[in-house]
Amino acid sequence: MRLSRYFLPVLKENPAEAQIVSHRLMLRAGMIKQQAAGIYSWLPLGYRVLRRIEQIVHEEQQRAGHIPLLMPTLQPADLWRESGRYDDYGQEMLRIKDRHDRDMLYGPTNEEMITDIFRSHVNSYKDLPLTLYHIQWKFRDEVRPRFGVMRGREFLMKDGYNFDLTREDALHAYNRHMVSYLRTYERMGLTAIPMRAASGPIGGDNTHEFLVLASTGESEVFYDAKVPELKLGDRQVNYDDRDEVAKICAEFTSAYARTDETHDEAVFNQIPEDRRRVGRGIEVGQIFYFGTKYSEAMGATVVTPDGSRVPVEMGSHGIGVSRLLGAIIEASHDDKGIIWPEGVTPFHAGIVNLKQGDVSTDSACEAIYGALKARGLDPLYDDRDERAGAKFATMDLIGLPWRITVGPRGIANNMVELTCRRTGEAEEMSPEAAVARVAAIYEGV
Ligand code: P5A
Repeated sequence: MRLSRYFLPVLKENPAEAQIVSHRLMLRAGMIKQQAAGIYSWLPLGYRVLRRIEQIVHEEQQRAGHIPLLMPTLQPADLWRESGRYDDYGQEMLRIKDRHDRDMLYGPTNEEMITDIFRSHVNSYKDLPLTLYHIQWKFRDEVRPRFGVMRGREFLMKDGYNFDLTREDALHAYNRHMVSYLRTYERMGLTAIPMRAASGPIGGDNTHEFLVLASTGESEVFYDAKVPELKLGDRQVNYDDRDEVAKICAEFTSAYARTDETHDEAVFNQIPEDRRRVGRGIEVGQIFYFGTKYSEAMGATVVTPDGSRVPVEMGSHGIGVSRLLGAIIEASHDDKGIIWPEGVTPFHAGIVNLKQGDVSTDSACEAIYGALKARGLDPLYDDRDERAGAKFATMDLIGLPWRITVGPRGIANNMVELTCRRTGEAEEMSPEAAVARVAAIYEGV
């Protein structure tokens, strides 16, 4: 993409309404625009990151054997009357009437609808196990929408639902989600800690939240210092192997890590004092096992091997896709702007032309731009007629991890500069070497 033809409405001034750094930077970098309290347009740069996050979520869900589908945002109230949640959900639910005066709602979650799909089409244990998921907009009429996309009213969620014959099978699905989430967040450059949590309106007695440590997080968290050091890394996981999956879950959950809802001071105090940590966290996902809560209420049953009929065992699992943009920025920025992890960056590298209109500089930039594209990468070429300082400031603000700077003096010696956004380190090399280096960096990402 050429910046002169892109739509990147960056703001010079700090927006007064933004209380936390991720919200401020998303507005300043021209990623989002507020349209109403807690409701945002995704401008091109923000939309690119959103799509990359979605892509990682899809890949990791499908690696775990989960099947994508798409349910609507609007739902009939009658489904929710069956589960009893239409009255329970209260003011957070946006209720709508259609022209025939039928009660509808904008879905805050999809347990009822997926249970309806299941009961219409699945009849036998032979069709299990089954996990269906989608990435779809949700609406929750939050009392205090704030912090930009972190606590929106309309927000994008990946929500998945498992259907199993037995409790053990359903607990395997729960564990499988936990491990696939760990990998999902790691690919986004995040450390998200699974913490025992409370289940709220979704229900069930077994639930974990995934929290990214950040001083601006909304939840208070208590944990053993060794927990954030755990990494899945490039371990290959066989998601069908129950013992292997359960072992990884045990590894990540046996040390103390809880939110204030489940915190137990006495147990916490058993951790050696120098390892006790109290902090704040951003909830980027939550998994639930709730057994037959919905299947019993809605008559979703399957025939068992001995011919009897039982309600299907279920759980649901959510990732806050749009919230993740805020969480990543909270975890990765400096005073100049965003620092995107390679896994989610909107463009792989920026090209800064220090002297637009200079024949040799322009043609070197064009060659680098073409070579990066030929390698399957997406560069952002700042080809505007602007001062170098302004170009650097924009690149730093929008946070591309790598920048190739091209000027007439360097190019006379066939040299450009490759700069790492995170460390600020810069290295001179030929344009070909810079392209090869950037391509190599993204090979394993
Ligand atoms: C699990 C999937 C559920 O709704 N039903 C389907 C279950 N869980 S949850 O914890 O309530 O939500 C899942 C994740 O969605 C994000 N989230 C939000 N993101 C932005 N703005 C909001 N107002 C908001 N509310 C929830 C969180 O990341 C949460 O973990």
